[in-house]
Amino acid sequence: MAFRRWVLALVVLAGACGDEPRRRPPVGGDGGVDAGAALRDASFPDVPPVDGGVCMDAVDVVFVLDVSSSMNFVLEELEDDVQQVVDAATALAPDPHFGFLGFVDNHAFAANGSLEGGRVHTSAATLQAAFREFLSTYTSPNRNPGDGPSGPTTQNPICEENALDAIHAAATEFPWRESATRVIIVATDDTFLIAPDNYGDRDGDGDWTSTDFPREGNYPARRGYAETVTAVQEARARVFAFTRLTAPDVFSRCGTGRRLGWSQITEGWSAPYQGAEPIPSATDGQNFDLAAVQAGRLSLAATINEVVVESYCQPPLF
Ligand SMILES: [Ca+2]
Ligand SMILES: [Ca+2]
Ligand SMILES: [Ca+2]
Repeated sequence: MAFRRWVLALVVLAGACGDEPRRRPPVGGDGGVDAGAALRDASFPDVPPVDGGVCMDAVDVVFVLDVSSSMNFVLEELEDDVQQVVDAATALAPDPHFGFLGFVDNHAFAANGSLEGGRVHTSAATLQAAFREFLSTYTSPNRNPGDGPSGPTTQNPICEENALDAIHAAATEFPWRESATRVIIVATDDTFLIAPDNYGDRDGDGDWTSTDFPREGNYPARRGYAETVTAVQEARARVFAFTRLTAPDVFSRCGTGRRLGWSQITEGWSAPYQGAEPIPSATDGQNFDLAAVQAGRLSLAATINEVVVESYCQPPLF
């Protein structure tokens, strides 16, 4: 991504500077190359300094987190460390906005934020409260967030989780600000299904009414793959994901059946989904190793801070 940004900066400088007054030079990680200075000093003396149009983007970050029972460590780590994420975003631009959607086989926005009917969080405190609330209300009793706090428990009859509908909702239902750098952070340890499959139909026989364990329920996949990628692109957002790069060993696996093979859990994240480019790379984002997070080798907060800084004022390339 860094190389493409460097090239982009050159193209912008050499071409239509007047059309892009708000773009700024690459941020960090680019070896300190000051393409703007080189061009200004040498062959393009009339090119206005790129710093003359200072990027004034706000920062909007939405967490789209799998809150099924294997994912408590992500919610707990973010509860501990999200203040660092808020502080780093605030250092980039004042008044960052955050959102949080939790998903299992359906999803819901945390609605305890301070703006926009609760969907927008402006402090770590309300995010921490939301992570804690989702842990106790949805993760522990295996309840689907879209069913609300009094929905049925002991749901989730197959391992795949509905990230796709949640990402689509983040892209289309979060109140993104017009001039904001937009980042979606996903964490999940499995892949997803696409419409018209049903997450509540454990054996894929078209019926979702069996009540013996693992209990069935009606949890249709509502979105397709291409339309979800398109929704993120149209929102001008990037997806950065934390997912498993390999299947877990047999002792660490989801305890129910599954629709797709264990080798397919990378699909859509670090591997193509039915031949289509994975969501993070299709949205100019990146995928990271969730197992490294779980093992304590990769910090969620530090990684999120890096990708937000790297994204800031850099229009996504897609
Ligand atoms: Ca799960
Ligand atoms: Ca599931
Ligand atoms: Ca069935």
